[in-house]
Amino acid sequence: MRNITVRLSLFLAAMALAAAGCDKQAPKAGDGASSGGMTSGGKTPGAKYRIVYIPKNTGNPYFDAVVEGFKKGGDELGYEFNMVGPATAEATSQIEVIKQQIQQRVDAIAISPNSTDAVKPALKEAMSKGIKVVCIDSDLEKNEDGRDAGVLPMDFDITGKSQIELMGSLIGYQGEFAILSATTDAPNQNYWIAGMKEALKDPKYKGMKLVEIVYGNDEAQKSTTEAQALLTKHPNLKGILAPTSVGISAAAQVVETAKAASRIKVTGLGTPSQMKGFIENGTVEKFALWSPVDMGYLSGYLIVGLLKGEIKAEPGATFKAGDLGERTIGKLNKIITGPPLVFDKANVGNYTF
Ligand code: RAM
Repeated sequence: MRNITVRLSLFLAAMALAAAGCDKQAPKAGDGASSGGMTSGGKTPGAKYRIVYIPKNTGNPYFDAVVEGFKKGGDELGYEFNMVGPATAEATSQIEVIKQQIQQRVDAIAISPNSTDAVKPALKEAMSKGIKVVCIDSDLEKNEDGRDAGVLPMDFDITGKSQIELMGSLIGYQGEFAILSATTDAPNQNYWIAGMKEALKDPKYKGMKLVEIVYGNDEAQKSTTEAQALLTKHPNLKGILAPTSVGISAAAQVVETAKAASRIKVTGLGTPSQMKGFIENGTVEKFALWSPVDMGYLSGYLIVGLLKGEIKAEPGATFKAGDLGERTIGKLNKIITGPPLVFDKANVGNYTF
């Protein structure tokens, strides 16, 4: 009899625990599953939400910095966070990963998409199952109905122009330069390259000639091979503009090895931690980026707000992104993290990413 009572109370306790586990809106205060984050009104906001982040590919320190931001948000909001990504960044490589995450019944998928449309059917399937989908870093351009919102690092309409200005200022606005991009489908790089071509129509840049666009697929080896080929094919090359952190560090290494830094200027978008050495030894003078950490952190706040129904995914809605302050959801549900930054010898050592 005593055994039955003990078993019954164990069963009831297990049921109570299971029921508590289902209650994502109002987790118990001090719940062991939260990561010890901030509490408000005795509840840990967002505790137990399961957020997965799918980067373009694994092994890229830029996306590790996004993860760092997500984890910081998780410490404050108490969500469970996981990163799962494909090994390579081609257009379709994320589809299987998305499907697995739908099966895992995550609450939200954050993704840096490798294509504007290839991943859309899988993301729409996720949305139809109640999973929140937020694109970050790159977006489903012209296919925005395949996600709830898009978190961008900066206003993409000025990225291309500012990259051309950066390149121009380094080569005295004169001479041949080439672009070393990521993949041929990359939504963000393609958007920026379109902006670069547009900017080049400005008479200010009439002395600059874009001789070739090559693609290193955000793989160090392929980016290196492509950069080397540029040096061989274009003896008058004055600059390499790489709007990808993988491409710019590969190009810098190639130029350093070729002892060509005085005649070929490398710039673009890179992480300070990967570029510091090249800045300090004079191979690269300046380059740009933003904080990928902030982008992940802001995304965490947005996603939890969407899951709790406290943020409506619609233009004009505002929300507080932790210590980054207030953000407004813009046209097509795009949110800008900002600010864009330029790095040189004076400040490259000041950043952790
Ligand atoms: C690479 C990726 C990423 C891009 C950065 C600048 O890491 O292509 O999408 O935003 O570069």
